[in-house]
Amino acid sequence: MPTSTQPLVLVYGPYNADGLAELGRRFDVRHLASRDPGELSEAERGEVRAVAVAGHLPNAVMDALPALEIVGHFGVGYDGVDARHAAERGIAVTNTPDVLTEEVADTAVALVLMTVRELHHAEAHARSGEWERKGAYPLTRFSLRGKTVGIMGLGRIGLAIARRLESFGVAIRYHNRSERTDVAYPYDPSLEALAQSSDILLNVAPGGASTDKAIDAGVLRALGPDGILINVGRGSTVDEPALIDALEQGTIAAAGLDVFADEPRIPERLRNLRNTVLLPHVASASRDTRILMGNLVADNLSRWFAGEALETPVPESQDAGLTSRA
Ligand code: A2R
Repeated sequence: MPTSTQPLVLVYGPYNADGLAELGRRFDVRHLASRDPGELSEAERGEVRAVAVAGHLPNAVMDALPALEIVGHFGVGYDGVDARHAAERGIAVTNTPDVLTEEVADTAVALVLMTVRELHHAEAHARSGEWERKGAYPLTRFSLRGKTVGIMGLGRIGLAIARRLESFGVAIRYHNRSERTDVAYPYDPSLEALAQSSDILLNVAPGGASTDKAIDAGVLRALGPDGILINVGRGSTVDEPALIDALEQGTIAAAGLDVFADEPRIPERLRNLRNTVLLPHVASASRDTRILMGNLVADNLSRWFAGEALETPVPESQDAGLTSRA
């Protein structure tokens, strides 16, 4: 039962169960699983001082909460929250960087190996009894040996992936908007140049306007008929219809995807393609990591209401000076 002593936190939409329990230990919580603000009474709307969300928070919902001070986003990629709009209203936004970096990097490497060595098909071959009935699984067309991996978005996660892949003996290159001065990996000044010089193009850049459909038909042509695309960033960064065409026509060889343009919907043409590995956005989805993410959301809210400095305000909030309530 809510008490009047704790700030009211609105949990908007589906939310991790451990994270929800943690918020409930610290705050009054109203969980709007339906995402329908019409379910809130006028009085409740006026009392909400924080929102916790995993995914998209419409500006209209933010605007319908007059006492809203802070949005805690569960996840590092916060393209579902308009942090600039929030800043204009004096609302701080936090995300959950770092605590998921290693988990996402592990999954990314697994996805690379699965896609290159067809391990999903090989597993099905063993499980179905085809090995016994029909013989050995065919040799794979590709191997990691001698390959170059091009990373689009060499930030926290990109670097953790690069460090892991180094131990596999592959060459690493990257493209960011700006060249890093603290790494020795070769920099490509454009995404197309990166695709051109890579065998495997791995996207782990944030979503949002600056990367929207950046991996388009031209980039896929540059990657080439022996090229492989891996995406653990955002589905919005890929022109999905162009990718499906490229996979069907052999413009590129294969793709390993953890993220999609319109999750949880995956186009049937994409699901029917054998040269793809499709994961349901699970890169950070272990219970241990999700608990850390949920705790970080709650810690940020606790700090805010205690007048302390936020642990992980997003850059837009930092730029607006929204780093503590005081
Ligand atoms: O562009 P820079 O120099 O700010 O480098 C960032 C790069 N990046 C981009 N690269 C090319 N074109 C863009 N439009 C663009 N926007 C950003 O992506 C930086 O090196 C990297 C992002 O790194 P972090 O901010 O450290 O994020 P983290 O924790 O690695 O997560 C990346 C993304 C999330 O946003 C989720 O979408 C996904 O991984 O899970």
